[in-house]
Amino acid sequence: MDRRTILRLGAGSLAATTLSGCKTFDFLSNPDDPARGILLSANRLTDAAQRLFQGRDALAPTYSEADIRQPMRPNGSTDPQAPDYLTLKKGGFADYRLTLGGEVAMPLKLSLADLRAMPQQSQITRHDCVEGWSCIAKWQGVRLSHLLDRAGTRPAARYVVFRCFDALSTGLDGPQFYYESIDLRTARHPQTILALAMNDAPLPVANGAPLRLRVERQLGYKMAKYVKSITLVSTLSGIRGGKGGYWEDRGYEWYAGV
Ligand SMILES: Nc1nc2c(c(=O)[nH]1)N[C@H]1C(S)=C(S)[C@@H](COP(=O)(O)O)O[C@H]1N2
Ligand SMILES: [Mo]
Repeated sequence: MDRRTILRLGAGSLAATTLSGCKTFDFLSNPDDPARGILLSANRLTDAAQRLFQGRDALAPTYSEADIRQPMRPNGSTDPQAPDYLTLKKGGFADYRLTLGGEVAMPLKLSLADLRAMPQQSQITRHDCVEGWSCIAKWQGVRLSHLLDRAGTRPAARYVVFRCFDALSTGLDGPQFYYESIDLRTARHPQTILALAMNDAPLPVANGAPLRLRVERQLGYKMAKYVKSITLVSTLSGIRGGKGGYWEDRGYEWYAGV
């Protein structure tokens, strides 16, 4: 049984519920519900199965325009309040610069205009949140592999770390900013893009303006919104909690295959 089968079984048990917009599975938000436990343990099995049988390079399913039946439900941070973000937002992100550095031959500093001038790719894909809902939307942007080719990764580079403008909580050492990481192989996957647009419009603030990551074969939390910088590193230890992401530091799986 894979995750999707389990999700369908879950949906079936909600027979009388009308599912409008993004499919929501309310039983999953209850930590005591057994279905949630099944889903979470199945998640681990699916990761192993996906790696073994499908390979890391398989493509995520894509959909047609007609399949976009709902607005993209915003989740997590939807309106970052960090002063640097608010300043950029006020100026329509004209002063936004994406930096890409670390284990690269040539660090990059790119404006939105620079990114828009690069080859664009668009894909209609399904976003699966660990909370149990999914949405289909169209994403357009630049392949991450294109940026990596430009910068030239050094042999030591193993992971790509995305640091974000938004903090989801405050710790003893200050705001806990969202961050995420993927390995180089996932970073070079043909569907891994930095999205500038959603459903044929500039990325809304709620969905990660001005730039967000799309990692189409993994769960929603991998897809960092409000990307501020990208860093190539040889190890994740020493970065925040050392587990490779805001939610990973709080117990989520680092490899979140769907
Ligand atoms: N910077 C940042 N990225 C984030 C989050 C967040 O809170 N902050 N939430 C994650 C989660 S759990 C999901 S499901 C998706 C939600 O993307 P959406 O708001 O476009 O639906 O963003 C992911 N990326
Ligand atoms: Mo999520």
